[in-house]
Amino acid sequence: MVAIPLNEKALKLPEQERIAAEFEIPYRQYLDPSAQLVGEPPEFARNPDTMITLYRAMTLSRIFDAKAIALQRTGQLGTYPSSSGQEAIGVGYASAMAACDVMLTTYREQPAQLWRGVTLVELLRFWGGDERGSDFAVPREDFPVAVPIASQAPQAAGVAAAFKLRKEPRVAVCALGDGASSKGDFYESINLAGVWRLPVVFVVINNGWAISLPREKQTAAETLAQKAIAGGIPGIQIDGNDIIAARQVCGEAIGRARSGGGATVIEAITFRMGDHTTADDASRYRKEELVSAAWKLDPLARLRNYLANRQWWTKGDEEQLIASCREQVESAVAEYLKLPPPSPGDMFDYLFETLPPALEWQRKQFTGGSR
Ligand SMILES: Cc1ncc(C[n+]2csc(CCOP(=O)(O)OP(=O)(O)O)c2C)c(N)n1
Ligand SMILES: [Mg+2]
Repeated sequence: MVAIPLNEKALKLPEQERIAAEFEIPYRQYLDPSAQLVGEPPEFARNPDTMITLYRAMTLSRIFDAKAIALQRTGQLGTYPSSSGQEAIGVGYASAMAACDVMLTTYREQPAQLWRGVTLVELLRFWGGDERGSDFAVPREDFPVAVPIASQAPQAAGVAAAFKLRKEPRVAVCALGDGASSKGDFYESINLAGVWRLPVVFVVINNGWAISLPREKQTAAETLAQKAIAGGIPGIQIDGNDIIAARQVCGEAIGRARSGGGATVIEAITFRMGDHTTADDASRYRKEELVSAAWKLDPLARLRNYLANRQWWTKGDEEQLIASCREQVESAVAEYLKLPPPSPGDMFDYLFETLPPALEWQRKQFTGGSR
């Protein structure tokens, strides 16, 4: 990330001026890129079962991702947004949530969705163009992914307002991208979350890019976390490729929100390893060196090394895990490919309560009148 320095002259105060307010944006990291601990880690990081469970979830997501891209390339899936490289933050915030909390995310959050209980088949169904893939059997109240950028942020504030009105100890967790944090919807949501002291956590996934637009061309703000300050809520930046920091900081924010302490913005620094979607070719706008440097920060390798350094994980465990993830993914793909396609009439039937006459005509043209 390139920090844009403030104008030096602006910092020299004339005598009549004093500082009206000062703010700090903390940064948290426990596991550095060489898998060494920085400072005292939280308790869960010392528990092999917990850490292995997180690693398994991140690995399943990575393997699913590669398969989804291959399916798209062979005409068996629609446009798909890769989440490779972003597994730590996704699994981090999802694993810090309670089952009763509600997740509102952008596309690219498959690692979090899988943790919440969305199935591989549901993901394939959705990205295969069938909206029924969003009718999650398990996280019934989690929202379908938001493709219109930042639209889930005001919805998250609304969900949090409902929790507060009903006096339910639940939290809305909203994940959105660096690009989304430049949108009005985001600022409005932060404002509402601050003034109404809402139980909502905004996780800004700063993966460096909004399609082809690099982070430094989107905003002159030094951090994205500092946007919280304008709304009167805390903002913190974390190493989003460090699963320990991701889970811990999200857990702290979710806990604070649940106990009436209000909202938080967490900026997670990560990197989008793949293309924006399968409809993109990132090699046209970013250099290979940048991507190979980012691979050195890979969250999966970092956690694997952490586990291996503690003798919690062997080569055999790794081989077994990969084989079992592949099996799960293959069996989900087989099930997905057998699903009957949705009826073209659905797009008319589920958009309006009463179909406008012009669309009634289109519907007949399209479906021949059948449901
Ligand atoms: C309201 C709206 N405007 C524009 C788009 C087109 N669009 C799709 S993805 C994207 C970039 C989003 O970047 P970011 O929020 O950083 O998320 P990322 O794709 O990096 O995960 C844009 C502008 C859209 N989907 N919705
Ligand atoms: Mg982005």
